[in-house]
Amino acid sequence: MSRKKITLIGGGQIGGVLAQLIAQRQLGDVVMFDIVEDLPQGKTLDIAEASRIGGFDTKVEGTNDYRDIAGSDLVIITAGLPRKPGMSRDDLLSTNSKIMKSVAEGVKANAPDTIVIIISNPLDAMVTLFKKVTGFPHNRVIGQAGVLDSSRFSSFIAWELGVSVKDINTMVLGGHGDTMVPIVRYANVNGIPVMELLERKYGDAAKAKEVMDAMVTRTKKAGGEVLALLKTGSAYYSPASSAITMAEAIIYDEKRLLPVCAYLQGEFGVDGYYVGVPAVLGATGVEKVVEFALDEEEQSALDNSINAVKTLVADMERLGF
Ligand code: A3D
Repeated sequence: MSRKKITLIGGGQIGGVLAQLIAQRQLGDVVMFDIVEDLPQGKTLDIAEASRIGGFDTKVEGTNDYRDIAGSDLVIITAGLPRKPGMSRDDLLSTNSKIMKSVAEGVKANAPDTIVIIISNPLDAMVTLFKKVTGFPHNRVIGQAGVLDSSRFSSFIAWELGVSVKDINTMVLGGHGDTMVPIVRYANVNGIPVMELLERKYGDAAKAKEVMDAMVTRTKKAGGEVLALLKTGSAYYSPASSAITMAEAIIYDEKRLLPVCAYLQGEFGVDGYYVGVPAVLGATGVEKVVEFALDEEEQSALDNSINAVKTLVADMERLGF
């Protein structure tokens, strides 16, 4: 089996961690593209020089020339500005739309058959724009947000209950913004509902709800919490790890059911928008969007989040994208 070629567009904080993780896991040969001269070459040389220690033979190379991405099996896009403290993800819309348009043109011209995972914010709009500019089929254009948001939610639950995070299953749906929807009802520890465990811990349903509400709020604001501490940029280790989970699902055809930003054609009552939903990821990208019954409160929270995505996309279109 020949090695996969994985291109990273954007060699900043997330791009750097992605390159290192891909090399260490030998997921494929890495090409890192950035517009800043020498930056991707320097970062990848640094990572490649650890190959003896890491024990990897995969190539890790940097470039400022789109022609070097030809033949990519997977492209992961992080090009774009991150937030600064006090900014919402949507504040990045104008600048990052310009960047994403040029990236989409570069990928379309040089790697027309690739599958694409987008991480740049505001996520739901950037995925929509990339799809619009390239005309790639929906299954090959996917956004990363839900894997990270769910991992954050799972971490908070594990810390609260004092159990391994490996046994926690959660799903966060909707847009990647303040309106995201952590699905509390199905959050479980190896099948046992988290709410039941919280009620047993506190012996009081109201207190259990209060604790869960706090974890839901922290999940929604988790990106901002890290941003406020870092001050100069936003989270990058956990977003990179989340994209690696998606990349592995695609490269190894794992058919994993993960919350990802996927194109909806009637599912969950939405037509023609990219929104965070459960989907099966395999060799062809999004192989299936998986619907499940939401109760009234969940559906109304998801509707609210979908409306936020629609407003964001309309704002982007008003800017001429
Ligand atoms: P940063 O370290 O600034 O890296 C961005 C890189 O993009 C820089 O190296 C730039 O030089 C490069 N770049 C700028 N314009 C172009 C262009 N036209 N073509 C190619 N490269 C370009 O940011 P980061 O890595 O911390 O974050 C990258 C993006 O991910 C930002 O938009 C963040 O907001 C976003 N982000 C998303 C999540 C999600 O979960 C969705 C989480 C965290 C950050």
